[in-house]
Amino acid sequence: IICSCDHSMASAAAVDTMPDALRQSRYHMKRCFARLTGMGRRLMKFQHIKDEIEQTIEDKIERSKVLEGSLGDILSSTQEAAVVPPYVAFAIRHSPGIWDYVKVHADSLSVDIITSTDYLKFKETLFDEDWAKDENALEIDFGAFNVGIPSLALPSSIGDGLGYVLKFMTSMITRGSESAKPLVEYLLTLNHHGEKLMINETLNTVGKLRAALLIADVFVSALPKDTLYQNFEQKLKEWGFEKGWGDNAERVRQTMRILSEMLQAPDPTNMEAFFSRLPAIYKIVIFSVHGYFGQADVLGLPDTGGQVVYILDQVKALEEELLLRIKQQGLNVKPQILVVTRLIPDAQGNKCNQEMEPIANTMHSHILRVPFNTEKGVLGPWVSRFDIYPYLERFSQDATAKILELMEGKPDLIIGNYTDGNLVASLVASKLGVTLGTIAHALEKTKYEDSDVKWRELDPKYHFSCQFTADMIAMNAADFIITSTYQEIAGSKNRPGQYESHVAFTMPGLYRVISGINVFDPKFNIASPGADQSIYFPFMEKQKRLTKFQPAIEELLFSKEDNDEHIGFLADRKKPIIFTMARLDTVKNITGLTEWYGKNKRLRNLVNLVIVGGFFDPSKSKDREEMAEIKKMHSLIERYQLKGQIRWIAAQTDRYRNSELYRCVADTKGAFVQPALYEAFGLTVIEAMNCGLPTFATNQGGPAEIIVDGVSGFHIDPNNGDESSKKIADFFEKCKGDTRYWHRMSQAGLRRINECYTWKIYANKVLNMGLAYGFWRQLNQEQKKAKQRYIDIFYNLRFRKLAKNFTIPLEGIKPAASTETC
Ligand code: UDP
Ligand code: LCN
Repeated sequence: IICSCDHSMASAAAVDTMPDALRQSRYHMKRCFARLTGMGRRLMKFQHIKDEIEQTIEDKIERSKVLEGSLGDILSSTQEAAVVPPYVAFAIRHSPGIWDYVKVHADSLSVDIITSTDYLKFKETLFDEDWAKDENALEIDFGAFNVGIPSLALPSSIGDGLGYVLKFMTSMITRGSESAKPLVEYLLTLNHHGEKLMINETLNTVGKLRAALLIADVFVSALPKDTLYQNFEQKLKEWGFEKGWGDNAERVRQTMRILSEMLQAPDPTNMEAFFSRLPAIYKIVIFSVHGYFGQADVLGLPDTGGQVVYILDQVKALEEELLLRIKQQGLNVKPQILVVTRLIPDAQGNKCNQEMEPIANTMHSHILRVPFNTEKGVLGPWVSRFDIYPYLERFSQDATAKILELMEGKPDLIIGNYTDGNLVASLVASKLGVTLGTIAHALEKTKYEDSDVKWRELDPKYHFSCQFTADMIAMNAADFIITSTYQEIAGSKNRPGQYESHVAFTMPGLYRVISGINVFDPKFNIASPGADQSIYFPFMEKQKRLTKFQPAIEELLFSKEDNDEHIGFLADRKKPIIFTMARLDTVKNITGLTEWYGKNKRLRNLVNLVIVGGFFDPSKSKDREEMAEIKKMHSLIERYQLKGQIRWIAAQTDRYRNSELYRCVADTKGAFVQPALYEAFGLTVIEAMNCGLPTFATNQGGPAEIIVDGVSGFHIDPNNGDESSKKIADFFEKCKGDTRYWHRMSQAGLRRINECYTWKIYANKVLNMGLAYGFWRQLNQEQKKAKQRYIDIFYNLRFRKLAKNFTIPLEGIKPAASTETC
């Protein structure tokens, strides 16, 4: 069952055909390669290579002959090529997670399969030749520690880590009569504040446990199903059983039967059922460090968007699921969830300067804010997520002390979110020896082209040297990784995944990563978020509509005068509205949508455009990208004379009012448009769909999976504005002719949400992960320990130094006493 698959074998077959294919088109290929190398050293992306080939082989028929067959397949799978005359080295991605590297000699057309290391060296030559030649350049190889850890084989299995871990564990406990011993030992460790759960030392061998389960099964089966656990607790205790099996006779019998069957003939279904019933997780810590993490007046502020919504909704869903499970386990335990974030003394009128805040709609969950302490005092202002690294080590120490105090001991599960939260979570989890799950719906590496090889150029602005180092530390330290979609891990047919981009990459002068992460690692899981359905409900549920917001929304959309909250106006209010809402980051491409709209007369005639995002005075922004986008918005409105057809509304912070805004847009028979250049998941997409608003969303990233194109919404290509705006215009034209079409799309969107994107599904999956991986890490203790030592070295010798290179702004430092507590 242990599969340490050699994926290169499968892919090499395709590359093997390359010499023949080149030979067959020798004349044209020699010309193409001469052209590629003739322009000197460079890094080329697929589109550039294609353009060059098209320009070299002018004759269409000849060109298609050359590009048909295996050569065409290989070229179309090429992600990039490093041209170092007389060689061109290709990075070929056959399917998600499966790569080959080859170098072709431009004169002889000889083909050599090369290692990823050699390919990276080729690439480095383009940016830092001395480094590429340095025999002692630092190479990072996390893969060296994966020996003996099972890995998946098929790209289609990626993301179903839990399913496979359950299978691997099943096979491990089937290997002989005592192979289930680790499970017994694990059960013996379960306790709540020192009080034993499930079994005690009486049942310290597999044999004793099996025998006791048989006796107990006969006894419990004879009881009326609804007999309360307390009524037969004493009898079970005599045989070595403790609390946690169930709240009544029926539940106890089921749990015991599942375990008996597992010990007799293990199978993954029983394994999952058993782990999902284990009383092992009650105290959860979630780290979400940067931004303004608050429950009101923070959304839309720089760096503060979906992640805050995601974490708060996640907490609510996890607490609900924990309470349900605790009840079913027959325990009287209070769960506790702490979201640990940064305390910002200079909070902009929100509560981010308060130490503790109960989380709304929960009973046992709180936000704990810990300030960024420095040697000179506490940091007062907000800092960008890109500049946060110098503060994290001290933050994790301060946070640990506070958590241990508040939880009166260690948490059972630690979850990190985003680079900073994950790094802190990995430091704390390693220190406390707690199971670690990480989340990074938006790894920055893929957002900026060539951000790795160009790190030196980008570092002053983005500090990617710190960020990518922190990301690799966290993803390797994690026991399991929660992702929102498949594409986040392993991308799509043509685009590598966010995690996949960390498999092999190089930052010349810093280090070369020859194995950063393995996307076939069974730690990867997909658990997609939902939207809070008590807030985002369909527009046609009239009795639930939040009518109190409607006058304000009417003003927000349709009043004629500009003010601090909105500019522009809608001259013809009978037209449907196309609506978008996002932070004004470049990647969100709100300016792109404005331009598409500006250019497309047909669309402008059919609909109005309403945008929520940022604010109007660039000098008021503290965020570099936001400032540039604000200026661009103004110039586009001017250039395309959009006044009368566009309403630009400043960032909105009230989720309830926003939900009603989506519904009011649905009332106009409009649509939501999410035009991002890349979107990791895209909460606005599911919020809009939950409200019954037909949705057009980017085909780059998560929304491509959320929406089935043409069925539950539409995909649009952010890199092809004309095509996208035509698709939107076609939709509204069709709706004009057939109003039922709009309703059909609205309903189909809602169906898709309810089948796949709810918080209930999410919470169930994540708790099961915490439980199963908690045991899995015990089974792989040795490898885990070795890897952790390597991580520690990497952290100490690289990350710390990089983070120390930052200057801590002194003007922001305040004496510790100035923070507020409540
Ligand atoms: N949002 C908001 N006001 C704004 C912009 C965004 O309330 O002005 C909310 C939006 O409703 C969604 C979240 O912020 O809940 C954005 O999440 P998404 O996943 O779309 O993008 P992110 O900001 O995380 O990149
Ligand atoms: C971060 C992002 O970039 C979004 O795509 C996600 O929807 C959000 O986090 C919540 O997961």
